[in-house]
Amino acid sequence: MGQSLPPGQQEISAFPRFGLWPYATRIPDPNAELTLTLKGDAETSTQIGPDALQRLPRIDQRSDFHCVTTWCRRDLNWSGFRFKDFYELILLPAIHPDPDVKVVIFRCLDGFSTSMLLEDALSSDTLLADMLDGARLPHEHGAPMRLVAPQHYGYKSAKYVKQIEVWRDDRHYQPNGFRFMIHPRARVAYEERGLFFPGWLLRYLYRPLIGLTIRKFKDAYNARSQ
Ligand SMILES: Nc1nc2c(c(=O)[nH]1)N[C@H]1C(S)=C(S)[C@@H](COP(=O)(O)O)O[C@H]1N2
Ligand SMILES: [Mo]
Repeated sequence: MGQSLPPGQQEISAFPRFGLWPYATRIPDPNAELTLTLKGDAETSTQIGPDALQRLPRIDQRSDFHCVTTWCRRDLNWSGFRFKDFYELILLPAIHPDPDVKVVIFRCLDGFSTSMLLEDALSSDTLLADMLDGARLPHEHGAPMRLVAPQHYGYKSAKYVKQIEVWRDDRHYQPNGFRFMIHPRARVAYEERGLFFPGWLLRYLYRPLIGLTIRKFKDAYNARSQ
């Protein structure tokens, strides 16, 4: 563990509420109970509640969080469940996916969605997190349950997860933003910020938007209807 950050990333001390602008004002019900719908290229589909997750081993993990717009918040202390454990011990026996599934789609209470290669989601540091820094996951950071995929840009770390789908390919995934903004893998180490443009070029497009976006998300959260 050195001090150096991945290419193009810059440390900030805050952990701001953040995302694509249309989602600034889409704020899910803070009292929403955790229910996960599981479906896809599978024998069946089902819904599970919070109790199902409690039989998975709880994992505490310290990791850095990298937004594609270049801000990085270091050393967040997450707690939750490995997606890999969830996949093997809950999802597989519950819906029996086709053996050829390769893509996972996470759909969220605010209408956001993201997709990952199953292979990436099964990495041992990809968590379904319900705690941050020793407390319940704050609502503005995705309670009751969010994904945390530290090796990937933040847009893969879906907040407010409500549905997990496993598919043979990505034909069921519609990018939320412009096509160029969404890389299927979005690995931070390879600077896979988006499609069509090199990562280093997107740094300069995104960086000027950080301050504005933080303010937009903060104002919208403060103005939310209670
Ligand atoms: N449901 C949902 N998940 C989301 C987003 C969002 O707008 N809605 N934004 C993504 C982006 S671009 C980033 S950088 C992180 C920000 O997480 P934070 O708001 O907890 O800092 O959430 C990601 N997951
Ligand atoms: Mo982001």
